[in-house]
Amino acid sequence: LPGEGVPAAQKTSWTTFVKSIVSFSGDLSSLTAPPFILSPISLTEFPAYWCERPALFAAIADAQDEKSRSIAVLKWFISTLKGQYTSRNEKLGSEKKPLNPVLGELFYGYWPDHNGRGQTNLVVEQVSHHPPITAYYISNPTKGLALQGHSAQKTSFSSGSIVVKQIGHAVLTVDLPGGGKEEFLITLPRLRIDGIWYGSPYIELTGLSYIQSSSGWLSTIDYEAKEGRGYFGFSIGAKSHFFKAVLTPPGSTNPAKKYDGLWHETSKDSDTGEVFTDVRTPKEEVTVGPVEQMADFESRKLWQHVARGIREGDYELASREKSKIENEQRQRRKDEQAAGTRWPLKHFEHIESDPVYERLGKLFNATPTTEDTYVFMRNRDFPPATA
Ligand code: HCR
Repeated sequence: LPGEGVPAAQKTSWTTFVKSIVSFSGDLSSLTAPPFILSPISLTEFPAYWCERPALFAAIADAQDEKSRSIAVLKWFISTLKGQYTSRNEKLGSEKKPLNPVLGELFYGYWPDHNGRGQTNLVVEQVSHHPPITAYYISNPTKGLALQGHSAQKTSFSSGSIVVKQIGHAVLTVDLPGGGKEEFLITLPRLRIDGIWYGSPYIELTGLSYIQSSSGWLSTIDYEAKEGRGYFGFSIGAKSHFFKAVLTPPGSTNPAKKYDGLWHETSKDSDTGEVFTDVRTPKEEVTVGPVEQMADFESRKLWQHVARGIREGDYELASREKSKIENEQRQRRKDEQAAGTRWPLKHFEHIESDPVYERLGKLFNATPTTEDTYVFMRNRDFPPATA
């Protein structure tokens, strides 16, 4: 039933919120939402979803040739989707509105070495507040792997759903054993947030996304493909979280490999039936140091009282603490304006046009044809010391 997932006392504010989204396009994070839909987690924590299966990430470096590396990258990518897009439903009951990071907010973490896979490190920085943009750098120095990306969203409303266009892309760099490197340009799918009327939002992926290797191999992932064709060619309904992917060799549109299945459960090689991805096994959450040892701008320290308020249902505490952070931010911006200075980013620098996007985007007609990016400039020390 409409409004079924909304607590009785918040039904009016949910209706007001939904009405405001219907007539809204732009940055959803700035809209005030009723408490039941608030998440105590900041968007700066989201890039950790890229590496919750560190062994699959490390396996990319062990692949022996260009084709196998593209397969390994596709396998790792598909295996991240469940964490990226369904974990709030699993952990918090439905998709929720994450905390809107402040400019310069930081999130650090790592996945320890295990069975020779090497340690994987995560650095996240909120590089813009208006519009919200999050930059991330995930590296496994032992394996010679680095993923650099940034993430922003444009939202609109269409037939009862919020449509989220993901702005930004990621570039995975693999150091090759004989010297040199291979790069993979990863584009991101569109999201549809369904279940809004019911007060229990969840994500469905739509459209296509691509992984273009500098070797020429291209993975095209189709999130709207129907599972099959029935009698008279009528399509058999689209299953939730279903995808089809094809891998094509350099300069060809003939698939060398085809995969299909459910990205939140299992998928298979479409020709042999062999298992391709299986994410029903537990994932590994990122290791984060104790809050007491964090700097003031580290996400879990910055939001600790707001998060406690949300978790414990003390929304007055949450909103009081949130206002403190927002007022402090407003004052900082005013002071910077008066002094003619800008907030110095700690780890990233903005560039107008990403050379990797320009080069690899041409190989599969990426739209838009140019994209800016944030380049990772300065690292930090990770405990235990990185290899
Ligand atoms: C759209 C979204 C904020 C952005 C979140 C992103 C796109 C961030 C990058 C991650 O890699 C993947 C990811 C997953 C999330 O599904 C997506 C969020 C879903 C909701 C949230 C809106 C700003 C909040 C909308 C409020 C709703 C729930 C009523």
